[in-house]
Amino acid sequence: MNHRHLLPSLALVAGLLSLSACNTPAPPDPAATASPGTAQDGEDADAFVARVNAEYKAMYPELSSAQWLSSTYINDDSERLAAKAQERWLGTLNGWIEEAGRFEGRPMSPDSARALAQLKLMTAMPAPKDPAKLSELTRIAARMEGTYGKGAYCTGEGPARQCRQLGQLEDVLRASRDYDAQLDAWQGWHSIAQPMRPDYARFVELVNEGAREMGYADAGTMWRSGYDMPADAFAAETDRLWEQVRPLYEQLHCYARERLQQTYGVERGRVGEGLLPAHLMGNMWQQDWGNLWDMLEPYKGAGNLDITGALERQYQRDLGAALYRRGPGADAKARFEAEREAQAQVARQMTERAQDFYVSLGMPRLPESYWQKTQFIKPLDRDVVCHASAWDMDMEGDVRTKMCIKPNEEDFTTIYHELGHVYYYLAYNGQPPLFQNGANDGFHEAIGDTIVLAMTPSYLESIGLVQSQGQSRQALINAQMRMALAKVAFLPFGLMIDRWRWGVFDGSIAPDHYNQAWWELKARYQGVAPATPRGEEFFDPGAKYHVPGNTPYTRYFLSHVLQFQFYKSLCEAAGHTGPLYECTFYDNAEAGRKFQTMLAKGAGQPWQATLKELTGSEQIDGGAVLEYFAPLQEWLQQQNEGRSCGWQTGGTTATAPPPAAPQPQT
Ligand code: X8Z
Ligand code: ZN
Repeated sequence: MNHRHLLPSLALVAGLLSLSACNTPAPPDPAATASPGTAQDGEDADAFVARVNAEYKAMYPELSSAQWLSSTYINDDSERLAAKAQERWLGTLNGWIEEAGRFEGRPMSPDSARALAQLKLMTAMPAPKDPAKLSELTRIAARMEGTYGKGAYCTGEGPARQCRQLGQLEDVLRASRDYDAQLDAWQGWHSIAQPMRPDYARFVELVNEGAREMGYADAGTMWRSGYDMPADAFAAETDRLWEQVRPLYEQLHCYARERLQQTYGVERGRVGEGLLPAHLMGNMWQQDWGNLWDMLEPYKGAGNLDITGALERQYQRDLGAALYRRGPGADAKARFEAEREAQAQVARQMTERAQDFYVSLGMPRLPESYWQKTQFIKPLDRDVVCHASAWDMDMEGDVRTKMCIKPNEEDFTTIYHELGHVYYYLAYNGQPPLFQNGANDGFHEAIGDTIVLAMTPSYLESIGLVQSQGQSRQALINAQMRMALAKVAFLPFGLMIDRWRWGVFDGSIAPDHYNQAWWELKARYQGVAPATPRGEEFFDPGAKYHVPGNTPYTRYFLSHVLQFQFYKSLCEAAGHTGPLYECTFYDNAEAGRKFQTMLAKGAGQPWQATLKELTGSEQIDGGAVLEYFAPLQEWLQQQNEGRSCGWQTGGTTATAPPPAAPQPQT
């Protein structure tokens, strides 16, 4: 579990907590050998926390192994074992939470008080105490995740029958510009989620029951309680941040819509009153528009940031070498094997490249076991959950990532993202298990992405991935656009998923309105709509991994703001002067030291304190996002001048603000 952050159910554990590896000076406490959850007579709060830490660490590897197996070998047996392990874990956790009540108001160290408060936040899947319901919950969770991982869209009959999984359907959205082919791929993937609907509705009932037993109003309130501030204040913070960055998103939306209409025609390039058609955005969930570069590149050929092209060429070189080793006259089978070999090789090369950035900051090389146990590419002989994740298996250095890497830019940056999790695990493995977690979950998501921001054109050039960019204004706008298509396009998506789940958990979105509410939120925040009606016979939220995987999503919204703050601070540490967007801190020891210091703190103190140590501020703030994108925002405003921007969603209008001068933030 580690992943406490990623893993679906894993996330279970995860919610907030993590435990990771290493160290933990296990107290030579005899209690550590008692069976988990057994109350010890005369134990004070500090001793209780020490025991929970030890028991947690002791039981954790079994849970992570079961999860790892069920994600990398999907079948009925691994699903059963994962559900069972989860059941044991959540049962134990409930026991600890109940016992912790004994210590309320009793003397204890500040660390113990924090650890006890964290206990209730250790899972994103609060479980009912009733053993039958607990078991039902873990079975549903494992089944939903398996359904997602196995998901395939099949067409045709008999020998013409063809089934495509998510990766192949995503390839269509990435590369095809055929309206109908994209619509088919998009609809096809969304069909896999239809059977999850009853499971999800029951899941909601069960986690709500668990959350109420722990004293929360519902599971969404529990999720919002993990931020060292009252749940309501946290929700208000996310509104505040969104209002800061919304004008920038709306400008990008307006620009993208214009270009889509140029490509597909006025009618097909939008839906209704100015909404973007969901299937045309180059991404299954419209969360990252980077694949529309061909359509959205501001100045054709200014600068050359064709990372995907460079990676494909690397693959071709690897393939050439693999074929050469097989000698002339390789048959179809040999050719196939050579292709697999080259796919695995380029995936490892991409990962080594990412590791190199971290090592340049003074962080350790990944352990040998990482390279041996990681899943780099999609296996052919079984179903797996391809959604990328990073794992701390034992809190002692057995770290892994699980991806189905392809040689393209998106996967390349995702590797940097995942290694951010891995380096966080390794850095906080020295903390007690209950503090082995991100300062908050947004921090965990922001580490690797901070590095991605430092992958400037000059860095990419220095590692030989792209050619010299030149210094023109046009190249700058192109580089900013490339980053905005990943980072700015994401912002409303990062918010809307949990707006939906918060509503589902608090009952304001009833099961018979799941899909309608989903698309209302998509329209309101993202300005996106499906091209064809999506009634309640569909369950479109289930087509996004984190819903069946039950991974809270507001973390990614926070991360997309925080990472710019982290980046700015590390740039300052590296002595950067000049515009923020020009900074890379590759190879800078001082930036590395500062980063590592933050990582090592884990969740041992409120995140506000950790943020202050790094950035000087206790607030998450969108100012750095706006500062970074100031040139692009100005450019977008010029482009959009005279256009009517914004969109209408069933009565409410989202409009771009009047063209105010861009506001670089200090
Ligand atoms: O799920 C992820 C990571 C694993 S934590 C691959 N991300 C979100 C997503 O894919 O939806 C990273 C960005 C947003
Ligand atoms: Zn992540």
